[in-house]
Amino acid sequence: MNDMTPTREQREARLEGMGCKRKRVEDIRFTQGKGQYVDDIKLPGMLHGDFVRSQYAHARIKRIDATKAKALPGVVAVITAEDLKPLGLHWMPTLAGDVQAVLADGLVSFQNQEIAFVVAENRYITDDAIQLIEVEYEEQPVIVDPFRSMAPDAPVLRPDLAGKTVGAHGPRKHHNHIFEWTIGDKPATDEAFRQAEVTIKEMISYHRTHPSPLETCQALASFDKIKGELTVYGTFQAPHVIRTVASLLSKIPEHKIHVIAPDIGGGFGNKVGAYAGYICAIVASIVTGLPVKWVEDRMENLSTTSFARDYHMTAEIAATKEGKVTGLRVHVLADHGAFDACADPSKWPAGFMNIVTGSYDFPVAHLAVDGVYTNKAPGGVAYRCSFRVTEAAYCIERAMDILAQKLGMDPADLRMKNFIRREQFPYQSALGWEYDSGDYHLAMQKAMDTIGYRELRAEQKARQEAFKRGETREIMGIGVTFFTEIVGAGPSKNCDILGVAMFDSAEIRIHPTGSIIARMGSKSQGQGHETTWAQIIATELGIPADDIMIEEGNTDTAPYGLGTYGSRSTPVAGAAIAMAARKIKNKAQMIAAHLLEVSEYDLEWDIDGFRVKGNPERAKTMKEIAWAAYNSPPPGLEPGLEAVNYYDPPNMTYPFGAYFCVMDVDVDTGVAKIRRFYALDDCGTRINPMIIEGQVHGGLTEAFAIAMGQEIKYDETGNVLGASFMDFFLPTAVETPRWETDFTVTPSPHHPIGAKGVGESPNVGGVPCFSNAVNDAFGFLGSTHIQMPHDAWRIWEAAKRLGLHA
Ligand code: MCN
Ligand code: CUM
Repeated sequence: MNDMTPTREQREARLEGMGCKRKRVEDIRFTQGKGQYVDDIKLPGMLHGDFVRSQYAHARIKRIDATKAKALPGVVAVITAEDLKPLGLHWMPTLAGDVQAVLADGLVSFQNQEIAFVVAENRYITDDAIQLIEVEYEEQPVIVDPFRSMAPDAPVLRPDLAGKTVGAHGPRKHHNHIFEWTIGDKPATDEAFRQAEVTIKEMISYHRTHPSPLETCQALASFDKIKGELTVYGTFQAPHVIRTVASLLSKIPEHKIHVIAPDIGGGFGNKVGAYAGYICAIVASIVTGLPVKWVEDRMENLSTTSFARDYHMTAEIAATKEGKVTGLRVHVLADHGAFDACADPSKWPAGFMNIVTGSYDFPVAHLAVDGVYTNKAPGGVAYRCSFRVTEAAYCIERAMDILAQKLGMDPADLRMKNFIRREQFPYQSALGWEYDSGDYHLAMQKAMDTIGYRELRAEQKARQEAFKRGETREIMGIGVTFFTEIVGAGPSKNCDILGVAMFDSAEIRIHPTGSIIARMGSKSQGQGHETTWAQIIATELGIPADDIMIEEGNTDTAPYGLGTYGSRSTPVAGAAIAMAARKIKNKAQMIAAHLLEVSEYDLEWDIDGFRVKGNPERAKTMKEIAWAAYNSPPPGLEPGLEAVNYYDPPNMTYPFGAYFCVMDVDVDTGVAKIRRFYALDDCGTRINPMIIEGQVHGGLTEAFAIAMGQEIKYDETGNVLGASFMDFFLPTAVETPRWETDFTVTPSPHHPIGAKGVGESPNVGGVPCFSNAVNDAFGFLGSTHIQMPHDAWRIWEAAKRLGLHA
């Protein structure tokens, strides 16, 4: 070995593989304004489309007159439901088995619903034309409160379904009922409650909110009449699914549809579904023969595409006097708005709400969810939600605190007492999941020790005494949360979208000089896949991450995948990447054996190549092997070095975390100051600790927003009150607290690299943690539950209800 030979550490470091805090390669273009977003794409002759929308939440449309608009110079077309009817495109199927009006078909069912699509030479003209379109309405009675939806005299919100007693997910109880979904052992659970020494019951609402990515939803459709080919650029979290849906709806063969998701400026679930804007842009391009772009504005985004939550959960826990939980019973009233357009896997009308037993060893449980229609925008699965895991975690984490309060127990101790123990994994939950792995006690203990939990409780006690003596008007809250996530949809036995199993894929191609292009079925919207996927390949194949290019989002080149949401990319596409790399590695081993003139079995892998066992001087690097694959492959072996893998995971992955929030609340102003927020996450093997930290920071910031103020609210006539950033709380660096992050590592036993997802964890754990802190602050004054969001006004009102104001 001469001085120039790199050490093992140097060879390892040069790869920037898994575990490395590699800087985000995509940020080079993002931070210089060189990203390529849909709105940056300009095609020759491109037209612009925009919607006439309803100002009413519920009304019959008596007349639409577009004569004046059509006469305006620059207007090319005005499309209404009547024009879509001959094409069969005035309604579209939703991912939840319902149908949704693309353009209002004689009836509007929520404010800002799409009525007509105006196509013109530019956005100024579309806006002017929209003003010229006359729509005559006949107002109908409005329902915004889901609790009134199923009243006997409630107006029929979906006349198109009148008389349908069976929906996509079974019987309907009422004309505004969508589905009832139940799971668990009801008789056994009811018995546990009859036997219980202690029970609690609380209606816990998780209000309606919205992901509001900075880039709104957009599409640019271009139909080539000569070739009969359709190209659609769009903000798609799941481009392949959009291609399949576009083919099924338009009857254009799937190979003649090119769906391309370029850079995306945040998705957060807002860009999973299929929207009227996509369909109208496509139709308009087919009709006009020119490219048509549709770009949502902020108000349209907040008020129409993909709301989040609106779950009203009545939770009951049965327990012993010592605080051992014996049963959980939950009923959910789920407000899905005017159409059931929830983007869940087909068989899961309430997503993975049945993770509501959380991190605790409930012997029995029962969950029932009723979905109902209201005159509000459709959607429902969005915003770092993991298919309703956010709602489930909020429900159980609030309920556990309420139980602790009733028992007079410390909420952290109550959790410790009921955690699933390490030796119980894989753990079969009462509501049907098999948790793959976890060490909850270890994580909780580490978190408590790090923040000095007992000392904080002592300080809080002293503060409460001082408050009672009238020496301070500030009370202190300590939010405790321990969440279990379920991500990685999913095993084909559980999960499909429109019948397509939710696998994911990777294709890796090594070039002769040893550099790599790799493509996946996932699609980054800011998560940093270009950085992290290269790290997995770097470690698996011994090629430096900088020599690996990652490409996602082009359905012509990427293998078919189900896209990025539900924190599924690492659990599913991440696994496919490792498996594809291992196929290549197997072939590389054959090539290396041939080059070194030994048997394959005499070789062992060593960081960046194969070496002969017992004779490490004799070795071939992956780079050398790559050259040989194209230059002198072993006789009988096909040349080249590439592989594809489609990965159908055997199970979901179950990340978890322990979060603590320390808060000081001024009862006179209602202002809550976050003193500390500590988040310990366990997402198994960590691919890039810096990216994980970024994901946690972002998710916690969104959790802070949701818990402390963000809301899509409606007045009783269905006017949406949170449709601009004037009214919708979007925290900036000024409001956002400082985050402390930490971790433990419990690898997933079934994932090829042991990694679990993390993208949504901070929102799943963060929201209950903030809410528990607010509730914990007021607990000693006799309050059990204060509904979110906890903005200063509502906190002030809570204080007033407790008699703290004159
Ligand atoms: N990662 C890692 N080690 C792990 C797990 C993840 O280094 N053990 C890295 C991954 O390699 C990836 C990132 O963390 O770069 C997120 O991975 P994962 O948890 O698998 O989540 P997805 O890539 O599937 O992203 C989806 C998730 C969801 S559903 C929402 S919503 C959300 C989130 O990601 N939307 C985001 N984070 C977001 N971050 C940004 N910037 N923008 C969004 O729109
Ligand atoms: Cu549920 S929001 Mo994410 O799954 O895109």
